[in-house]
Amino acid sequence: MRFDVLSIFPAMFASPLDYSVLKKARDKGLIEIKLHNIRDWARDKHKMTDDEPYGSGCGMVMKVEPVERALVEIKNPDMKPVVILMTPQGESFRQETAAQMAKEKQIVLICGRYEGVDERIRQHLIDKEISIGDYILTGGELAALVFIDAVSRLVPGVLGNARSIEGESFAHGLLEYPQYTRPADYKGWSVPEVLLSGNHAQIEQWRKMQSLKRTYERRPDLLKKAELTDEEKKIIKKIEGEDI
Ligand code: JCE
Repeated sequence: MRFDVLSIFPAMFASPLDYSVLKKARDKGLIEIKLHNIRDWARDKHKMTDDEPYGSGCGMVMKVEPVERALVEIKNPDMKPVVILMTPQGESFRQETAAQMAKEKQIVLICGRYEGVDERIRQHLIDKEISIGDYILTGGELAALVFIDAVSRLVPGVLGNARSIEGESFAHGLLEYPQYTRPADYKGWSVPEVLLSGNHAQIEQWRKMQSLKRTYERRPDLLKKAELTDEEKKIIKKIEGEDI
């Protein structure tokens, strides 16, 4: 899978992509990330990538021509590329979107700066607009990094074991249960007895209970959407009884 990133600050991407899982995935050739400077496609003598808004107003707007020329050069029609604009006005980025995107061959991410981009970029050059959350960033670069991270780890082979994906919060719609590691006691802060018992059926039951409790307390919205078994529904009833 290949990511192409269009930004006026491509150097912002270097270190987050150079560690751990993403670094290994790139070294193995499972993912390829190409960073491009939009300025390379600017033709005037000042290499302008932004300009004042028509009709006046504060701030600057990203110009359409350099982005269009970049896309013509970068998009590989054989890979059926998906072009995405990072913007607070886009569709909310969720785990399902990440899973869908992990099936693509080429994704081109456009990162704006300033007050945003010329509307014609939206109208004519992109397939999708994505927002990573309801807050305003200074530009699209950090949003693109979040996108690349979340999508890459779902590309087959990037994470060592498939189980570490399956067990995750958003995969089954519940928050994760608490985890502990050695020592069993630290300054009197102890690990729940059940986890040291070696009784795997009981441990499973405890984890399920913790998972449901946590989701009930912190993310009741997730609980409404989760597909629960009859047993899980019973546990929820019990938690509701204990609550308040
Ligand atoms: C961006 C800006 C709109 C004023 C280009 C912000 C994405 N989830 C997200 N939050 N923020 C962004 C994002 C992405 C690209 C750009 N800005 C700043 N946007 C109104 C300022 C410029």
